[in-house]
This record gives sequence, C-alpha cells and structure tokens, in this order.
Amino acid sequence: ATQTAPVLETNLLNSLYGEVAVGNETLTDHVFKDVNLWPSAPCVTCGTSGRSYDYGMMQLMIERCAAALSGHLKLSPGERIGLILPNIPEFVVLIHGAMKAGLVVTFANPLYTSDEVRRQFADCNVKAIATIEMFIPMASEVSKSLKDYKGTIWVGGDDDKVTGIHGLRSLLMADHDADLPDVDANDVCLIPYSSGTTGLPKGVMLTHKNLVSNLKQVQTPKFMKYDGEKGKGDVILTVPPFFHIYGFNGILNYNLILGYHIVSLPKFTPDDYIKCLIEYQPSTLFVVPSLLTFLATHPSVKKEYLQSVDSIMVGAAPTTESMLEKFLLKVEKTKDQIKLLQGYGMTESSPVTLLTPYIYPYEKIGSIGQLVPSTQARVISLTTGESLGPHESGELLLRGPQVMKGYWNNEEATKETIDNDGWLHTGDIGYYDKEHFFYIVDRTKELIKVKGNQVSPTEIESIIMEHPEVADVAVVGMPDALAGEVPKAFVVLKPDHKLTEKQIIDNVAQKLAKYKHLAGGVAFLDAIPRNAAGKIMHHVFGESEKWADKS
Ligand code: 4UU
Repeated sequence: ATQTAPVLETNLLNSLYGEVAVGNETLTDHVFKDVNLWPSAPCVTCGTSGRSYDYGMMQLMIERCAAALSGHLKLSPGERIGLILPNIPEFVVLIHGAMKAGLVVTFANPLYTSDEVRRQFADCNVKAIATIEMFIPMASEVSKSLKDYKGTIWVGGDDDKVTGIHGLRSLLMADHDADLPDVDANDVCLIPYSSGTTGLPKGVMLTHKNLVSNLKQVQTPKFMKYDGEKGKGDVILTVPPFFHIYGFNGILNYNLILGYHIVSLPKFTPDDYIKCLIEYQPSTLFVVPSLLTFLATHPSVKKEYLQSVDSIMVGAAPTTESMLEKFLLKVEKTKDQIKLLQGYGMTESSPVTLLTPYIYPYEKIGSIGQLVPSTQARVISLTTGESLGPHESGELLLRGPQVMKGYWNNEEATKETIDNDGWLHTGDIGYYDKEHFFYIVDRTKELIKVKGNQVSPTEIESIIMEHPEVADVAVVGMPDALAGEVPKAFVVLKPDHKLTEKQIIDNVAQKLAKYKHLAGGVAFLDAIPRNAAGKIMHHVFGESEKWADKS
C-alpha cells in the first residue's frame, strides 16, 4: 500500500524516490557502457524487413560512423547534422555515431514536406543530412538553402554513385583518419523541435547531461520491471518514432542500456504489427494512446497474439481510464498480469518527469504516475499563481536536471517557459493526490496532439493566412476517437469573399505533413475570440457550443 506523502507547507513536491547522481558521461558512452556483456545479443531489428544487428556490430558501426563523419565529411564538433529517417536499425548508427563525433543532431519526420524540413534545418544551420533513398531528392533540394553544406548520407546506399552523396555502407567500410573529440557532458547533443506552450516549433537544446540524467531517473528500481537487474533478454516491440523524444530517449536508449532486443516498424500497419507480435513474442510494448486504442478495439487483434506481453508503456498524449480497462477486458487479463504503465513527458524535459511505478494500486489507473527521482513539482493556480494542495487543479510546473538548456536562438521563448527559479511551465493542467500520483485534466497551451504527434496551431494558421481572402483564423484541436485530437480551422473571410472549405484544406494538405491536415474540417465565423492582448483564445473553442459552425 502507498503511504501518504508529506506535502510541504509551500506545496512544493519532491520525488518520493530520492535523487540520482548526474553523471559526466556522454549519452553514447552511457547507453553502451555494458555492451561488452552481451555483444552477440540482438540489438535492433526492423520488424518489416527482418534486418537486424547485434550489440557488438552496432557498437562497431557507431564507431566507424563517427570516424567517417569527422574524418571524411569533415564535420566539426558542435556542427548540426539533420536526420530524415524512419525507425530503422541504421537510425541508431547515425544518431550515436554523430554524437560520438561531437555533433549535434536534429531529426525530422520523414513525412514532412520539404518546406517543413527546410524550415527546421535552416533554423539550426544543418551541415549534413542523412536519409534513405526515397528522400534523397528532398535532401538535395533542402540542402540548397543550407550554408556551408558538407554532404548528404544515403542510408542503404552502397557507394558514391552520385556526386556529393555518400553511401553509408561505403562510409562504414572505408578506414578514415579521424581524431574524435573529447565530448563534454554539458554540451548540447540533440535539438528536437517543439512548439512548447505557444507559436511555431522551436529547437529544444538538450545536453548529454539532460538525457543521461533522465535515463538514470527512469531506471530507478521502483519504476523498473526487474528491480534494476539487467540482461534478461527481453524483447520489446515499439512503434513511436525514434525521431521524437519519447521514441529516442524514452524507448530506444532506455532499452539499449538494458541490452534488450528492440523490434521496430518503419511504418505502422496493423498486419505488420500483428506479424511482429506473433513472430517476436515481445514482453513489452511501447505505445501511444491511439495504438492502445487499436489493440483494445481492432477486431483483427486477437487476445492470443498478446500472450507474451507482460507490460505496456503508454505515453505522449492523454489515455482514458476506460480505454485502459477496455484493453484488459479484451485480453482477459488483470492489471497484475499485464502492467499498464503511463509516462508523462515533454521534449523540453528529455522527456520523462512522471511515471507510474511498475506496481501500483488499481485505483490509480489513469494516473500519469509519480515524480521520478531528482524531480520537483508545483501545481499553480491559473488565476493567482499560488501553489496548490492535493486535488486542486492548476498548471503543472516541473524542475530537475532533465530540463532543457533552453530554446535554440530564442531567449524570449526560453524565458517564457523556464522561470528565474528554474521551473519549467508545462502548459498542462493537472492535480496530484495525497500519495503524489498526478493526473492531467486539460491543457492551457495551444498544442494539438494527433496520435501523439505535436501539431502547432500557429504553423497551420500562418498557412491559412496566406490566402488573401482570409481576414482571421484560429486552429484548434477537436476530440477524435482514434487520433485523440484533430486540427480544425475557424476562419473569418474578408467581406464578399467565397473561399471554400476545400480550397483551405487542400492548401494546408500541400504544405504540411499528413497528420497536420485539417481532418476536423473548416468552419466559417464572423469573428475569432481574442483576449485583450490580441492573442487567440484557442481554449474557448473546445469547450462550448457557442462557437458552433455557422456555415
Ligand atoms: C497526457 O509527448 C512527449 C513526450 C512523451 C513521453 C515521453 C516519455 C511520454 C512517456 C514517456 O515515458 O513530448 P512532446 O513534447 O511531444 O509533448 C508534450 C506534451 C505534454 O505537455 C502533454 O500535453 O504531450 C502531452 N503528454 C501527455 N498528456 C505527454 N504525455 C502525456 C500523458 N498524458 N501521459
């Protein structure tokens, strides 16, 4: 049974699980520190093609990749490399190879349009791009707008058939003269993009220390399946993208340290996923809520396929208690037989701040868990800013060694997000109970989450504003049974203009990745509700009928 936790007078909550030492290792050294204990264990397998490397091979490829990036492409420590890669085993080679060479990685969703990739890669001044054959033309086009560009790496390619393109296999086969740098753990090594609480996606500067701290924080006995023991040869099946912080640090690195066999799909299809369940008999599934819904409700997912599974980690968007229960009913298991774990995180916090302990009381189902070690929280009133006590909802503030250094080239946004005392303002609304289990109930920030993916309303709004006929626009997340939320546009047209819903939807579809499309449609209004400062009151749309479609 959980004990009632002491709440300080100030309502500042400390983790109930103490502190972790913040190491001085680099991320790659930390992740592969025990690899010599299991060199021939399978490391990462592509669930679609079956292509697989063991831990020893993975380590060798990472070292050779680092040498090639530094010795052959002449990339210098601190320079940025952009990855446009799906979940394939070579993702690990590129990202850890780059970090070993002291480079800073930024990754993009392969579904992005070239406009989206260009915006991100130009913003942080990328000097090289690694991608698969399909996206080489996009990389070439994007590279034209990048200064002092040093080259494209073709993952899957054999040799330098095209000028300026380096085949990964040839890079790894050749010997390179490289002097790998001593990398400082305080250095930034990853710049994922997040829109945070407002505006367009911004570069999130994460250091080795941020990411390593977070791995230590989540690998605390209370939160782990084997109470800290490693090397049980577990198989995990995972779909969340490695190019998002949950997939990269929360899943990939987390499981690499433990020597587990990671099976992943470059592209999710129900058939491939079911095939992997049967073929690899995974013990742990890492999912986002929409995938849990698929498992719980899709008729082709039979309970027999899930017999090997003993735990499922859900994160990146809200899950409902009823969906968790629906899943248990479907597989005819109790929560003791299949652990349903939730994690809460943000790109800005490397990502995990809250996690359910591996064993926790049934009545806490639906909770995002408790503070991981070395993490503090406050829940503040939306009106007065004071710190609230148990069962009072307010904005969640978090502090710990996993919180980012700041936004890339954007001091103003950094100051708005991390206050002078180091608190990260999450833009999420929630509360905690007397045992320090937290619950998320709402969001103050504009962010829309589509199947766990971030969608920035500002990004879609700016595209809709490009129509000369549009006077004003607000994009809002609307509830959706499978995706969680989908974007919907509320548009004010200039007088006597007849722009149609279809024209608006098509224009957005041309410029942005599919999950950002206006699946919620378009509604025409007379005015967009804005506050005194002129900011769109995104929040009022979701909660009331008064903004009902007038078209
Ligand atoms: C309700 O989504 C993430 C990171 C997710 C993550 C990572 C490691 C989950 C579990 C884990 O172990 O990052 P972002 O930056 O894309 O989105 C952050 C936002 C949060 O502010 C919140 O609004 O995503 C939402 N979110 C959640 N909401 C994330 N996790 C949850 C959750 N419940 N469990």
